[in-house]
Amino acid sequence: LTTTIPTTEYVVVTEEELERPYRVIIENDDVTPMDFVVLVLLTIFELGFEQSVAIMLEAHHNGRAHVVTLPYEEAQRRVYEAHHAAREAGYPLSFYLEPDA
Ligand code: NFA
Repeated sequence: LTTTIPTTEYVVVTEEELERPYRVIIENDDVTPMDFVVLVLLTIFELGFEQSVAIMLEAHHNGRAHVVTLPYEEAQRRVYEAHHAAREAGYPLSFYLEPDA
């Protein structure tokens, strides 16, 4: 009989790492309607209308644009919500994170 010692695994994540800011980046595509992109920026990323339009247009013209900078978990949550909304609507709209500086 093998005795299994119950163990608890701990992943140590420093507060500094958790709070480290991440840049949310929006990528252009040829399919997602401009008004849907603006709607996502307004409702999920809680940007103002003019800023949402400006970011949508910047991605449309340059291929990508910086949306917002947030701590990791919050940034990940917003991207998950945005991808969920886009897939549900049948659009390929895509965001990704990159660590800030
Ligand atoms: N390029 C898309 C269009 O012409 C709009 C878009 C902008 C999509 C920014 C994704 C990101 N309908």
